[in-house]
Amino acid sequence: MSEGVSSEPQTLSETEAEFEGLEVDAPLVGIVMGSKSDLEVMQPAEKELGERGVRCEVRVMSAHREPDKVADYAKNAKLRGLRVIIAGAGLSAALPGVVAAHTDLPVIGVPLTSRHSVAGGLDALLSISQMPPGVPVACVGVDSARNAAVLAARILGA
Ligand code: RP5
Repeated sequence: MSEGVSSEPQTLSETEAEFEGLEVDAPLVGIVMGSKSDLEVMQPAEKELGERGVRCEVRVMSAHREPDKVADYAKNAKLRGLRVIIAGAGLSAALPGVVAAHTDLPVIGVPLTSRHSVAGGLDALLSISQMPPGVPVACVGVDSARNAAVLAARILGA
C-alpha cells in the first residue's frame, strides 16, 4: 500500500497525525486578535516568527462580536496543523480564554492597550491572566506581541 492517508477505519487522532504529516506548508502558529485596531501592535509577532522561519497566519476575530467564528477557528486549529495560538485583545480581552476553551493547543495571550483602556491595559492583563484552573492561558506583558512570538518559537523548539 502506498504512503498517504489510509482508507482503513481509524481513530480521529490517527487521522490528525496523518494530516499533520501531509500539510507541509501549513502555518504552525495562529496569530489572532479581537479587532483590526489591534493589528499594528500585534505586527511584531508576525515579524518575529517570520525572521525565525516559523510559518504563521494572522486573523482578526472578536470573542464578543463573532463568538461562533472564534469557536470554529479554535476547534479546527489542531486539525489544520497549528501548534500554538497567539491571541491579542484589549479591554475585557476574552479572546485568549475563549480560544483556550475550544482547543488543547497552547494559547499565549497578549493583553493590549486600546483607546478605551483603563490603567494602561491592566484590564486586559487581568482578564487574560486570571483563567480558571484547568484552562490555562500563558500571558505576556501588555502590548508584548514580540515576546509572545519568542515564546511560541520556544514551545515549537524553533
Ligand atoms: C477588544 O476591544 C479588541 O481586542 C480591541 O483591543 C478593543 C477595541 O476594539 P475596537 O473597538 O477598536 O474594534 O475587543
